[in-house]
Amino acid sequence: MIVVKCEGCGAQIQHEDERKPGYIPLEVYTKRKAEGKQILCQRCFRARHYGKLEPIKVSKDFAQEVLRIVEDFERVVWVFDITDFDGSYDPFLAETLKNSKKIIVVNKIDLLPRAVSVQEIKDWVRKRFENEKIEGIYLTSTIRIYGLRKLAIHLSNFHKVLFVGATNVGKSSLVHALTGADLSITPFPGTTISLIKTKMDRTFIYDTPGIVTEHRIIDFLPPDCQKKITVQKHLSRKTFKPEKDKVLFIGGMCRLEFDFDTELLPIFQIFASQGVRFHLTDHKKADELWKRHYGKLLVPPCRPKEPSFESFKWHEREFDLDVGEELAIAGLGWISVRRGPFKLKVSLPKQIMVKKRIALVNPYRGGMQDE
Ligand SMILES: Nc1nc2c(ncn2[C@@H]2O[C@H](COP(=O)(O)OP(=O)(O)OP(=O)(O)O)[C@@H](O)[C@H]2O)c(=O)[nH]1
Ligand SMILES: [Mg+2]
Repeated sequence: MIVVKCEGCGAQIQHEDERKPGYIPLEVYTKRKAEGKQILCQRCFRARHYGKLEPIKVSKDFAQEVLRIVEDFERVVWVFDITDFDGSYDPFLAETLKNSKKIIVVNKIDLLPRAVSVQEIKDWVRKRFENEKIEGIYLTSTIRIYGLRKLAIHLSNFHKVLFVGATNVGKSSLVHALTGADLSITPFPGTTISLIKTKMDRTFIYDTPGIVTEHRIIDFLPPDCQKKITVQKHLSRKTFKPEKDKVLFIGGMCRLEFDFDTELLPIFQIFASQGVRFHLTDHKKADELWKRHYGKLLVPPCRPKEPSFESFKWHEREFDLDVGEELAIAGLGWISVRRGPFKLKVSLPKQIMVKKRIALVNPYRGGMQDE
């Protein structure tokens, strides 16, 4: 039997169940085929024409699938989103790729402040992979068409290459830029459903479904809110200089409190999507405000019940932070210290990954203006 796949997302075409991947009504399929048109499932068609991605049940966890197929490929390209580097690092995938010949691609670099140099980012990424075997690091932007030619030259040495990474990092955008294949690309995580084979001259490049990490704030939000919270065009940067008795909310899913012994107040900048709302308040008002404005003034979430406050196990974690350090909050953004040291208490849903790291944006060279 010949398996027909959707050319946008790779799902196997079927005509029976609208709620499952690959659905297209039989009459539409027959007509498009007869006219020699591209075969797209209903979900991809609607995503492209109406800008909405319908949530569907995908049963297979693609991280396990990578484990099964990875040995068939000469090289693996592991893709990251620079605006959520730690969130797009999946430990299971890292373990799976431990012995593979791999190339790291850090995408969406157009979203970083202009004052940050490409060399700085590259050095930073190299340090992050200090203990891993890596064949090359490429910084790319599919929007600005940056870094793609060098990557193409490297990949052209191989016959079969696999692109992998967390959802929404830009794998399909990169594969499209390299091969011209008309893949579905949307601002919603979870667009690609199955393996898609494409060709760049003599190299076969395989696009794959993103790994659902389950440790990013966006992993818990419905599609319209995910779109709002992932950085699309512009990374916002806001400066804060809080006093001890203040509480800062980054949306409703992250609450910050501060402690310090110095006379000068700490200063830090927060990098996040423009859709994320901040609110600074007094300690004594914070608890009441949190519950009242969760999902309203405090976004994300975008609605109070999606997901509800009660659906999370809230967890407090403490960090000592100083100049030159950042705290990355997976799927939300990061806090970059400009004046320290100080203690930061972070309250978040238990599953969300928080990581203290060396600064990606040099505090003295990243520009001071809020954007
Ligand atoms: N600013 C910016 N956005 C990008 C870049 N590359 C991709 N995007 C956007 O990121 C979003 C996700 O891109 P996709 O190519 O669908 O990502 P993916 O990794 O294939 O996602 P899944 O199929 O869900 O795993 C889309 O809105 C793209 O337009 C880039 O270099 N810069
Ligand atoms: Mg994709």
